[in-house]
Amino acid sequence: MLIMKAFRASFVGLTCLSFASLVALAQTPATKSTASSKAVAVLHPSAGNKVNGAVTFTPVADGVQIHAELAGLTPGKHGFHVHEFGDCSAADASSAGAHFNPTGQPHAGPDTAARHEGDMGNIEADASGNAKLDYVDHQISLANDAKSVIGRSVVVHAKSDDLKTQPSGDSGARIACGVIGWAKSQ
Ligand SMILES: [Cu+2]
Ligand SMILES: [Zn+2]
Repeated sequence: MLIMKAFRASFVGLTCLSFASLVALAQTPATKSTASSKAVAVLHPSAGNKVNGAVTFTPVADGVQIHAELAGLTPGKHGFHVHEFGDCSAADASSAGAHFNPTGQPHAGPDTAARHEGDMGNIEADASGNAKLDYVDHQISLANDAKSVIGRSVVVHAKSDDLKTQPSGDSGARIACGVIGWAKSQ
């Protein structure tokens, strides 16, 4: 009899506990995937190239902080853009489409007001082929709006972007591509 009571008590206890953890689980997604979350694109080389790296997008007061670290580049400047489609499946990354341009502007550099949203300019590699870039972009968004880069892609090019030739800065072949998705918040 005593054993039965103890068993019943622990069974009730367990049931309450699992209900509580279910509630906790159900609430977790609501606190994620907000505009305060950060995004990431992990870049892979297109056919015949060896560029790898990652680009993170973090919301800050006056825009989106972009931090890029790449390796396997030729020394010098390389065009660096957000392209319209989150599809890096083609061997030459042509599946990523054109520069992300939801407002119908001409191609330009990141500091020009009238530009493609995707115009991040250039990333410059050192003599070892490594590149780092840190700047705050004032036009792109991570919110659920027309300027959001979520679900689009980052593309790195073989040549430098001259920031003026239409429609893509004459930056040549696409040597790396990565889809932009939500990252784990820290
Ligand atoms: Cu591009
Ligand atoms: Zn452009």
